[in-house]
Amino acid sequence: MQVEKYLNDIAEREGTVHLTLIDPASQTPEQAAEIAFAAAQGGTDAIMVGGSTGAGGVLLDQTLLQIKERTDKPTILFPGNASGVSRHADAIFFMSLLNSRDISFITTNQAMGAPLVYKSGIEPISMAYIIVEPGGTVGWVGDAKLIPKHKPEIAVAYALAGKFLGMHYTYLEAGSGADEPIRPEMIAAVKHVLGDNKLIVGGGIRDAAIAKRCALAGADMIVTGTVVEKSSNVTAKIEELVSAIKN
Ligand code: 1GP
Repeated sequence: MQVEKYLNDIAEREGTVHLTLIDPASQTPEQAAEIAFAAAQGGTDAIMVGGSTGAGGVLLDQTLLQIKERTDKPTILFPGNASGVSRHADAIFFMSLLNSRDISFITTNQAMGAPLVYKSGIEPISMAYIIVEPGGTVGWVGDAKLIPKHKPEIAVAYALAGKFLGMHYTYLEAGSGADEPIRPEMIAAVKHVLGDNKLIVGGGIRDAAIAKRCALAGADMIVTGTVVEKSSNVTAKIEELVSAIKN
């Protein structure tokens, strides 16, 4: 499956893509599959699987296998390091944390994981990963030099660097569970320079109003994770988010 084309086509056709993030470390593989099924019922477009801590190995494989039993939506790896690769996914966000101080998150984990991606045949989708304040766990683990939330011009500089390095996607990350999502001014400024390159926004998006604000500012794809983990009715929550961001 050409997952990148699938996502881009939805972005063009429906305005904005919705991605559901499942962290294998947060629940059992069976529960993860239940969440994925409910999210698909609610209209999510694809399932991202990954996390910063404890999201690899057998748990990752089993989570993907169970999810694939319950839904046909594409599964996309969102790895915190080289151990976040699994041959059971359809695609991987092959990402470099551009504003990390630690070279292992910029190129070393990528080199360690690349042969496995090559052998397994999963589709790599090149992505510039940029972490903005407050940054959360991923900001700490990734040793990110957090971009101040009120400094869109710094995010623009990193996004342009990623684009000029040939990355197709740019991900502005506020950190899972962030008390404040990426500000619309930053989203708009980054999208303006990206042009046709796709912009993903995530971290702290909890309701329809925030999701809509991000989409209107220029996000091509919206990621939600925590809100799904915490919801007692996943399908209804995803429906609320999806209806707010689609044409
Ligand atoms: C984290 O951006 C994602 O990597 C999702 O964040 O858990 O706050 O939805 P939330």
